[in-house]
Amino acid sequence: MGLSIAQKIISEHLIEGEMIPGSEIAIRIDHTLTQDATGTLAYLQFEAMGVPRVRTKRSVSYVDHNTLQTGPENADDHAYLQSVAAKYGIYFSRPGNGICHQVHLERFAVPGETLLGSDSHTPTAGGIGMLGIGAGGLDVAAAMAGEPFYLPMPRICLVRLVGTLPKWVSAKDVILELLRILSVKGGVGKIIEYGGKGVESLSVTDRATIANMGAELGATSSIFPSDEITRRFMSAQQRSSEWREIHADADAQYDQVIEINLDKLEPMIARPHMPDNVCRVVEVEGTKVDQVAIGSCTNSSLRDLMVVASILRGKTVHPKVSLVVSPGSRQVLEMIARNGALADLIRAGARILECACGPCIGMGQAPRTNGVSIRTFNRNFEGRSGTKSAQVYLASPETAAACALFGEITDPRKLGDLPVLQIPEEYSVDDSMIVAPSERPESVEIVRGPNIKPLPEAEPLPESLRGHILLKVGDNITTDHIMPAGSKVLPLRSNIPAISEYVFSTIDPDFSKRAKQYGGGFILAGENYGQGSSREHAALAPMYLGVRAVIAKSFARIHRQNLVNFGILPLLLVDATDYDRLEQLDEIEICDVAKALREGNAYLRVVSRTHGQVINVRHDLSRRERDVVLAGGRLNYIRNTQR
Ligand code: MIC
Ligand code: SF4
Repeated sequence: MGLSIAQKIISEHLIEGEMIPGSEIAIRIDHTLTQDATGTLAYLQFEAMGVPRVRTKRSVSYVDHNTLQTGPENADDHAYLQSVAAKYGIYFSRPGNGICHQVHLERFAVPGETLLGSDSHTPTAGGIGMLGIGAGGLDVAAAMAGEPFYLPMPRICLVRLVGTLPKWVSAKDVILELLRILSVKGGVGKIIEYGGKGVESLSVTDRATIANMGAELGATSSIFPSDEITRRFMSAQQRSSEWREIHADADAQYDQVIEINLDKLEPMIARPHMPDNVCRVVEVEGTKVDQVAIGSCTNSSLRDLMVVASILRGKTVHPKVSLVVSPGSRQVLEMIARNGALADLIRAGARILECACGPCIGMGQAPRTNGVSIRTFNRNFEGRSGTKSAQVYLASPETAAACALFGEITDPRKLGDLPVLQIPEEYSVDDSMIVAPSERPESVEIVRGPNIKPLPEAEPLPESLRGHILLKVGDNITTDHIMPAGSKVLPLRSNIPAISEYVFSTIDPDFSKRAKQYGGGFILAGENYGQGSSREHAALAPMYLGVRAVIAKSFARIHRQNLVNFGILPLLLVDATDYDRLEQLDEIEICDVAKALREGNAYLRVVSRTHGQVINVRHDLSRRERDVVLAGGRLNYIRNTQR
């Protein structure tokens, strides 16, 4: 039987297990990436593993999230990251050099290889035919230490693209359409693989836009073929020697096939407050707009910024709209500066921000109260922009530029003739802001600022768990709900005791106080608990507050793994309707839980001490994961197995 692209890459990297969907496999990791908001923890964990030098082919540490620097904390973290990188053999991409996924695509990604990143949008590298997977920092640290990455073998979903995109419709509209079809949980447990003739009309950065937002489907990864277009992109980046052709076999089998006819696609938009709340732009036309934000790892390539600049050339943004632009990388910024597109943006009234995540993660540019913000980003979760009442929409650069001009949601097809773009044959290549690791690592001193606190230690799992349901939440709770980001909280990423004060603060400001008062307890949740960001703080900070299990209808992949990594038991309701039989503050007991994990029993009984009822739950942990939870987390587990 023929293989798909993802199956080929997995089989070339398979260390343990069989490629049977759902069963645990272990794969070798070639590249890792970290960013500064997750990187400090990842490297603290890496240091705790006692490995002298990274064992990957290439590891890169990016600084792109915490660049607002409203106090010393971020800069302290950056200094720590730079010193760790120098000592342990990691490339360090300096602040201002760009967003990790964009820079990795430009300068490092290699078709056919594997990339594990402590950021959920790591699958962006799928645009070049690399298998990129997002994970918690601890998994990335383990990969740097030479450990394989464990995951359930994903099912493969082929998205066959036919036709070509009409005028004013672009890559973002393709992925928004897929989100409309599949929803934010439609990709869980799957790799989304793209094929069909339509792929040939998409550039590498278009493909990266689509692969990037596969994270919003909950997919494990997304991947495109590596073809002549890929070769040309890599050659323009002076990296043609790293190119390799990869296609799916003609007789490859897929678990699911979806066809999207590009000819029929229209400009699409995701309405507040979920990336799958998608409709056609025409359906919301006329809505007044206060802010337009162009950038993020989804849509900040040279092509995207040039499209926006050419739409705005010779015009002025609407007087009621604040237009902010954050280029994806220094390469993009330098090139638009040289070709005049930056001048067009400035003349049109754009506020130019640095090459970083910026407003995407609430680091500045929070919209006004009840403000409508149209963003080319990938997430519009409530409050993520920094303004709880803001109405954030997600759209293509073309649609965003049209909105900026007209001051209301506008279908870009109203703009008339499509601008003709001159994308150069050669990109401007300058890696001077990427610092190579030290050749004398023994002489490098690690710099630790006062905000970098030691990692909290987890205890092995007790025989039984007893406590209160500290919080009951509904479906699709994001890690932004569990552990908010933004300019106030992000500087605390290296300080778990301090950041734990903010756990669930946007849902229930008293959560952390209550957790402490009850000495820990449980969370009860609906479907797809923990979707979104890979931040392991969403597991580590609850662990610090004494949360020992989460009972849910289903979990998102990365967060489930992070829970296991920090010794929190992810439990599934056997009968989803039992969700209604448990309430916040009920006192429950999960009996003989450690024995059940040791003996491999998947089913457990939750006894409600408040109502006397018994509810059946189960876990879907592999043998290894059971041992990790029993040990009180992966760090303890690694230490135990090293002894
Ligand atoms: C995000 O887009 O939510 C982030 C910020 O990039 C996160 C990582 C983090 O929380 O630091 C992600 O996507 O994993
Ligand atoms: Fe940065 Fe936003 Fe991309 Fe996350 S989604 S990596 S915050 S640009």
